[in-house]
Amino acid sequence: MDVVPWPEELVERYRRAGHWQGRPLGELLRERAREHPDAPALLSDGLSWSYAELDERGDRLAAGLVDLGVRPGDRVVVQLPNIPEILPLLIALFRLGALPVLGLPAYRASEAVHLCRSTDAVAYVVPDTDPDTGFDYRELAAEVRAKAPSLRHVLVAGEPGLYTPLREVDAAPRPLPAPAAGDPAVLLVSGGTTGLPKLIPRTHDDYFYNLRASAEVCGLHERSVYLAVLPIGHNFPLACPGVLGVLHAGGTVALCPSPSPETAFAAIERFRATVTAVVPPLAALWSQAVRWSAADIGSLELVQVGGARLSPDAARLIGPALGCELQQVFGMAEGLLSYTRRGDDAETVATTQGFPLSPDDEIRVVDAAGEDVPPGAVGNLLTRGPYTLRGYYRAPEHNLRAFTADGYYRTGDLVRLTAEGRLVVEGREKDLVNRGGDKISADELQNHLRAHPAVLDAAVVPVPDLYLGERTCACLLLRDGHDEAPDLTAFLHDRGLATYKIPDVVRIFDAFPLTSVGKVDKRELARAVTPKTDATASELRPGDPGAGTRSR
Ligand code: OOB
Repeated sequence: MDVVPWPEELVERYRRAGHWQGRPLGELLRERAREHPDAPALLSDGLSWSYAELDERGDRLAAGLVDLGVRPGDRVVVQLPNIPEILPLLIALFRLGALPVLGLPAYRASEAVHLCRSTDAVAYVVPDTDPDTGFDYRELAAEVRAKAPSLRHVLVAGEPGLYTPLREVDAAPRPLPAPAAGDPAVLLVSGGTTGLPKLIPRTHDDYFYNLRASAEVCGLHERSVYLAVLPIGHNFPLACPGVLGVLHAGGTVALCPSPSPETAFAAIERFRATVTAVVPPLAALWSQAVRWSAADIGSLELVQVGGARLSPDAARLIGPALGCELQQVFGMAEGLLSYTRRGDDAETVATTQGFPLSPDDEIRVVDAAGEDVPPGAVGNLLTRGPYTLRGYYRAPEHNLRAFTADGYYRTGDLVRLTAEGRLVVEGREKDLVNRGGDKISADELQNHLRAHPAVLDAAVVPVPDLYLGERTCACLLLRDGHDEAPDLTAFLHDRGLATYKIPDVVRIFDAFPLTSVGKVDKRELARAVTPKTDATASELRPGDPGAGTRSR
C-alpha cells in the first residue's frame, strides 16, 4: 500500500470537529480571487501578482500540465528556490490532483534521483541556474533523467537549455475533476534517520487543516505579509502557516531570494513584511546584524523560530533586537506542530516550545519500554492526530518500526511536558545531525562514507557548535595501508551528495567504542569528539575520562 489511511473512527472525529472540511487544497485562493481579485497575492523583486492573476496562472498551468500528460495521482518532483513560479506550480498540481514531491534547492543528484525513483515521478521541475553559485540545474537534470526512467518531462523555470520551458506549459483554463480531500496532496521529505529519506504523504484534508489552524494561531489576516526566507519546499515556510497559510488568510506572500541579513532586511522594508520564519542560527545572525543595518524593519510583528533547538539565552535576545514578537515552533514534516502562542509571556516563549496546534493532537511521553513516564519527566515523544501521518509512502517495513500498533508516530524526540501541558524539547534519540535546522541522516551519510576505498567503517555523530547548534563529525576506521583522513569533500561531491551533508569534522579512530550489545556507542563517540574547553577535539580519543561537555 502506498499510503496508510486513518482509521474510520478518527476520520469521523476529525470531520465532526471541523478539522477536516473535505476541501481540496486547490481551492485555496478561489474565494479571495473572486471577491478581491486585485488584492496582492505575491510580491517578488520587481513583480506583483494579484489574487486573480495567481489564481488564473494556477488554472492555466494545471491545464497545460494535463496537456503534457500529467494525470491525477502522478508524482512531480519540484526542486525550485523561492521564485514566483513555485506558487502557481503548486496550486496547479493541487488542482489537477498530481502530487508535488518537494525537494530542496540544495539537493544534488543523490537526493534528486532518489526522489524521482522512489516515487516513479513523471516530471522534474528545476530552475536554470543558481544566481549565487552559478550551479546549473539543467546539468543536474540530465544526470537525474539518465537514472530515473519514469521521468517523461524536465521543466525548467528560466532558460530551458535542452528541456521544456515551464512558462510554455500553458493552456486555456478548463474545469478539472477535483481530487478527493482524503487523497494525498503532497509528498514531503522526512528529516529521517534511515539510509535514504522517506516520503511523507500529506492529504488535502490534513494539510489544509495544518495551514488553516497555523494561520489562526499566528493571527494572520488580509493585511499580513509573509516573507518566505527558508526554502518553500520545507514544511515550515510552506504551511506552518507559511506561504499557503497566508494565502488562506487572504494576505500576501513576499519572496526573499536569500536569508542573508542585508537581503532579508531590505525585503522586509520593501514589502512591509509582517511575519517570517527562520531557523535558530539565522535568528541569532539577524539579531546581531540588525545593529548595523539602516533598513527599516518596523513592519515586522512576528518572527517564528523553529527546526532546531533555540537556547533560552538566544531566544531572549531575538524579540528585543528585532523589535517584534518571537514564536517558538517545534515541528516536523511528519505532522505534529507545537507553537508558543501570541501574547505568551517572554519567559514562556524563551523556555518552551508551546502547545500542540490541535486539541486533537494526542501526545504520549514514554520510556524505553513504551510506558508513560511520570508527569514532567523526560521521555520519547509519540504522537497521533488530525495532521500527523499514519505511515510513510511505500514503506511498509519501515512503518512497522516508526509507528506503534495503535498508530502513534515515534518522533525520536526527547521531550517533557510542563504542568500546563507545554512541550519542552530536551534532546533526541534518533540518529541524525541537526545542523542548524538542516537534518543529516547518520545512516545515509555513513553509507556514502563506507563506499570510499580508504574507509573500513564510518560513524556519524553531532559535535556542538556555537553557531549552528550542531555540526557533523565523521568518525572513520581506515583500511590497512591508509593512515590519513581521505579527501571526503571531493568524494562525496562526486557521489552527488548535497553540500550541507558533507562532514564538517573528520576523526580517525583505531576502534569504535561499543555498547554492551556490540553496536557502535554513538553517545560515547559523540562525547569523545566533543572538544573540552581547554583541548581540541583532535586530541581526544574515545574513553578519555570526561571527554565530553554534553551527554544526550
Ligand atoms: C522541521 O521539520 P523537519 O521534518 O525538518 O524536522 C523535524 C525535527 C523534529 O523531530 C526535531 O527533532 C527537530 O526537527 N526540531 C526541533 C525544533 N523544531 C524541529 N528541535 C528542537 N526545537 C525545535 N523548535 O524542522 C519543522 C517543521 C515544521 C515547522 C517547524 C520545523
